[in-house]
Amino acid sequence: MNDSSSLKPSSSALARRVREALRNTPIDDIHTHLYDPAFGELLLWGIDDLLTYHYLVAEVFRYLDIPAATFWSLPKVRQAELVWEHLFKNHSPLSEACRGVLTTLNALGFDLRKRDLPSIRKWFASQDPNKHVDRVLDLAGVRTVCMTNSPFDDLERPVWEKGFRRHERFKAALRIDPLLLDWPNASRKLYQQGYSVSRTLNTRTLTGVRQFLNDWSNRMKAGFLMVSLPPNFEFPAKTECAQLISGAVLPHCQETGQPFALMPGVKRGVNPALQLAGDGVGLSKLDGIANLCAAHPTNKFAVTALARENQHELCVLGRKFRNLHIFGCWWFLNTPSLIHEMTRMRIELMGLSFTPQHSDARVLDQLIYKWRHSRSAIEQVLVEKYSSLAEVGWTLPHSELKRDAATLMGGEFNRFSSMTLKPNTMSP
Ligand code: RAT
Ligand code: ZN
Repeated sequence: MNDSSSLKPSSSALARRVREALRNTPIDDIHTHLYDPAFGELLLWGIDDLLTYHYLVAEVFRYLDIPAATFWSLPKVRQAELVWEHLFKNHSPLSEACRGVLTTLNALGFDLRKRDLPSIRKWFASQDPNKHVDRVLDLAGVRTVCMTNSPFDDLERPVWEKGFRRHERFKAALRIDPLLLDWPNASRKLYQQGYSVSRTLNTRTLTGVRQFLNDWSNRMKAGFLMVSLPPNFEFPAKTECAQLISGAVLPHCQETGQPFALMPGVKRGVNPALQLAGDGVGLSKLDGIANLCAAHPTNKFAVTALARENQHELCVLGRKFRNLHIFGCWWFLNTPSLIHEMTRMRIELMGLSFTPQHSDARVLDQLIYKWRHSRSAIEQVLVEKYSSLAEVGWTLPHSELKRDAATLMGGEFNRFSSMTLKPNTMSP
């Protein structure tokens, strides 16, 4: 009979082992808004970008007594100073986005007791951006980041068209919101790029759209396609969005094996004056996702929903469809208490067959705090769950802790992405 200490490791010893396993597991971050350094200024980094992150801009507007247009007319350094003054100096920086800046600065070695913005600026200004990229990725424990790449972005597109040497730690995902959500404009843009499409979604046009998806997937070496969706997304439907999905996106993804990532629940422009900071959240009807998974068993769908109230239903869907991969605590859900709640629920309902988090970082340095904070919430859940296994005698050797950590930190998404689904294995 085993002695009881090996059956029931003290939770602090277990916590140490879990922390170590998670910290030593390189992360594949499956959704960010970062750019390969070859994109130059599109890759945001440094203190002024950290302070003008749209999550913080939304918060500073709660105190600012100036019109939004006045704020936007200021140079970035001045906007950053206003954020620093109101959110860090006039009030304690307790929100998740504020705390994130401090976690990041602390990890980079700043003495925060000084609260000295000019010297922080000076330090960033003296960094070599290329070396800084590797330093940040390493400090964050991130092996690769997946970008969000849009052929509809006029700053980004020419860089792809010209071609560049890829940084091996930056992967691509083809983002197609304008294609699916604004077909009148998208059709014009595709036509201007030489694709044989018209405003009407007939066979010729859908073939042209598939050609567009094919060309851009190849050019970017995109691992998957992505779209964010409003809460009222429906499928099947007579909408142009649904027709484009069934007539072009799904056949394309089936042919290439790329997953299609759907992110329902965003209400764009709830307060348009706040620009990027002005989007909101709504409860989604997930029937459209269920219908997609059921009707297209050989297509792979990766889904993250923005509303907290959608999370349970989404987990239940995950239990029904193996062609559905659930990922991330997205945007307003990326706070420690909600990561904890969602990760716990997902583990209880799906074991380890999901990806608990992506960073959504828009500023390189944010990788540090987004992953430190998320890792610690995930660690707490794992300790609780492994402890309950230990109570009935199921203990895990280090190799199994490492295996589970790798699964959660990108491994499961990689497995899902490379899986080939055979027809009829799930249909009734
Ligand atoms: O989290 C964010 O930064 C949002 O602004 C969005 O970009 C969202 O993550 C998205 O991908 O649409
Ligand atoms: Zn995003």
